[in-house]
Amino acid sequence: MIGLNTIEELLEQYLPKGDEGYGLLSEAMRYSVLGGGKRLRAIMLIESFRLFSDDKDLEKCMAYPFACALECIHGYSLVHDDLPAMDNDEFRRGSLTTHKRYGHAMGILTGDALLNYSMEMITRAGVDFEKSKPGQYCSYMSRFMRAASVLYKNAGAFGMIGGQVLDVEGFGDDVQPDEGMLATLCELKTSRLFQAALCCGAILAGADETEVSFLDDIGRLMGLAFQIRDDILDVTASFDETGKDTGSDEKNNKSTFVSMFGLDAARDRVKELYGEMSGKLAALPGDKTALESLFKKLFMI
Ligand code: GRG
Repeated sequence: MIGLNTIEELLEQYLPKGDEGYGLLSEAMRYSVLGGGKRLRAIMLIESFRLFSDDKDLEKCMAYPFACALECIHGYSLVHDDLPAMDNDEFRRGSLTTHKRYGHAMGILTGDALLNYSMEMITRAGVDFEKSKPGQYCSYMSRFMRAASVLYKNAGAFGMIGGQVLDVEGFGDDVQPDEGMLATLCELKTSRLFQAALCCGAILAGADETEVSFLDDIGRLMGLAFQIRDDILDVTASFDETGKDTGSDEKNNKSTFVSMFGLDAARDRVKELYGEMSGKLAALPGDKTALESLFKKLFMI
């Protein structure tokens, strides 16, 4: 499996240097992205690429910038989610949240800058690719464009941001969400970036439509299981384990799988989803060991 250190080095290399640009923005961008994190989405994107291609040069030119862009999008979503207007959290990854460290305005601007920077990384990678491989550019350009389209659709108004709107605004006045509504919210808010990770890696490596749609479904199941796991950790884990204040769902009066069905049923559902996603993964080509062990580590709880 691609190592955490390699991802950290890539992010270090791709992000602006701390003293570049205006005010403390670059420093705050680095603080928000480089300050820990499991790098699940970057790892999944690169491991999904490796299911379909062993071309290390392509991996470097195409999968790495997408993996870093995805971590920037994820980073911005956490920075904005922690703002007083949303979850109003003080700690993330064991450190002060970005707005607590740099102020509210900088929290908003840092999130904006990270989202924009993700696009800069990908478009610059496309331009660099053209310079380094002029003859091959056209055939790979369509992979770049398709992957970018999948990434921003999943992250956008009809994906993660849409899910966050449902989370913040609810489903309507006095509507208590049922299991289906909760699942929709999680699929948008949490699954979509995992789906983007698996699909972008596969598209960049040249997987066909059927394989991409299979991975899309695995990402959907994975996000659901991940959100339920997060709900479980919110009531069972400590600050030292999660790096953030726990009990926040209850504090914010949020309906979760745990509040709706209880801890045991939530754990059973994670196991069930883990079984489903492992079964689907087994049907794909290539060496699935890395993704299998990642899912096992996350979901055998
Ligand atoms: C503000 C547009 C906008 C979206 C926010 C992702 C999100 C949407 C909110 C985060 C709320 C939350 C804690 C969801 C649970 C699942 C989740 C995304 C947890 C954090 O992801 P990890 O555990 O984080 O992969 P690390 O720190 O390891 O990168």
